[in-house]
Formats: sequence, C-alpha cells, structure tokens
Amino acid sequence: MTKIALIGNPNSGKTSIFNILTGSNQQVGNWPGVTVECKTGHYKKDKTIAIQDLPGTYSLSPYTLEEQVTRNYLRETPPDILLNIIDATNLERSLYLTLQLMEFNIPIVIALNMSDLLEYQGKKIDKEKLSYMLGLPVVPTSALKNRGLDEVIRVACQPLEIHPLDYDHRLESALAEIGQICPHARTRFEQIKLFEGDALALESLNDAQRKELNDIVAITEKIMGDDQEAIIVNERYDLIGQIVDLVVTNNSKGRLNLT
Ligand code: GDP
Ligand code: K
Ligand code: MG
Repeated sequence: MTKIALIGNPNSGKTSIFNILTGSNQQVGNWPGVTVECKTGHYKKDKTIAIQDLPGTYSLSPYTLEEQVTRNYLRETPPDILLNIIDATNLERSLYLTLQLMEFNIPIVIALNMSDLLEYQGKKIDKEKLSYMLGLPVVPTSALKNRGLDEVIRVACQPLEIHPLDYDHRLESALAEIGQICPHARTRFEQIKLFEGDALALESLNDAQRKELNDIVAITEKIMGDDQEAIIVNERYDLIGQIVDLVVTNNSKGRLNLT
C-alpha cells in the first residue's frame, strides 16, 4: 500500500483533487482528539494507493489546530509521498509551505493547480525551471477541468529523490551544530524549529542542551544581524523571491505596459 497525502494552503484545491482521485470511495472523520476533519480514500484507478486529504495550512508553526494536526501527522505517521497542491495564481505564498515541507525528508511532488485560472490571467509559470530550482517534480493540474491529475499520481509513484535546499552558510553551520548537540532532532524541520526557539521543539531539550542552543543562536543572531525567527523567515522569502522572479512571466502586464 502506498500512502499519498495531499497538502497545501486553504482553497488550493485539495478537496476537489481528492474527490476526483478517489471518486466516491472515501471516509470522513476527525483527527484524534480534535474537530479538524480527516478524509481518507483510495485512488479509483489503483486501490493499492491510499490518499489522505490533510487540513489546509499556510505554515507549520503550531499556532492553529490545523498546523498542529499537520505537523504531528508528518512527524509521527509520515506518508510515503506528499502531494503538495499549489494555487498557481498564489505561487509566492504557496512556496512558503513548500519550503517547510521539504525539511521533513519525505518525497514531494508539486501539483501546480488552478493552471486554467493562471492561463486566464495571462500568466505563465515555467514548470521546468520551478522543478529545477526546487529539485522536485512539478505537474500542472486543473481540478476544474480535470487535467493533469492521473499524471500527478503517475509521477508520485515513480522513485523520487529528496534534495534539501541550502540557506545562507552561516545559518547552515548553526543548523549542523544544533544537529550535533540535539541528535534526537533528526529532521531539518526539527533543527530549524529549535533554532527559531519554537516552544514545542524546546520541550525536548535538557538544561545543558538548552544552554548550548542559546549560545549557537546568540552567535548566529550577532553575525547575521537579525533575531532567530526573522533569520528563518527572511531566508525563506529571499529564496522564494529568487524562484518567483525566475519562473513567473506575466503576459498581461507586458500588454498593459505597451499602452
Ligand atoms: P481546499 O480548501 O484546498 O480543499 O480547496 P477546494 O477543493 O475546496 O477548492 C477551493 C475552490 O477552488 C473551490 O471553489 C473549487 O471549485 C476551486 N478550484 C479547485 N481547483 C480548481 C482549479 O484547478 N481551477 C479553478 N479555476 N478552480 C479550482
Ligand atoms: K475550502
Ligand atoms: Mg478542503
């Protein structure tokens, strides 16, 4: 059995895609202990593929119930493949979640959904460039027009490699040191959460580890001239800005400029 989880921002088209992929064979329940909806089903063209619709979320900081459910799921019962549904008309915002998902060591395929709407807006995303920049397969889809959805599952079922993205080398060395002093923080996600001073992540440390972590963070804040949370947010948005600049072309803007 292969388990594929659909994940993305609210209104990116997860449920629409889930419904098309699973047809009518699906179960709706709640995540354990919370009132967040949990839907599972099987791919209608291959019942050995289980599909799960995760709650919509913009981030994986544990501020909302949806973020907590998603974060616990990724850590405790990781799927074989994450199908990251992106609203192609909101690429910048969507990639903020993608970069976080890439820290979990789970293979990811990007469904560039709403591709019909993007076309209608006169914009284009170079999917080869996007795929190259992220190191992930990218498949344009439209749940509205039922386009690309079998292709996205076909790609997801092929062997996938995981390529973590590198941030500034000063941050990378801090993360490597955090990995050394906190060996239980196995994923890059956990190391970054520790660097940010995330309350949930800090619970797992003893006093000696806390002290060492504080020292690493203080030094990095000093050399990078920013605070721990801002360092991470800025690194992510710098990278996203570079990616968006390279991959999005806006034909409608081009036309407007001529008049
Ligand atoms: P979710 O919040 O991620 O589960 O998103 P939904 O599946 O509920 O979709 C949000 C809205 O976007 C709904 O009105 C859908 O009909 C619409 N939608 C979903 N996918 C597409 C698409 O590919 N193209 C267009 N134009 N609309 C879509
Ligand atoms: K919705
Ligand atoms: Mg939904």
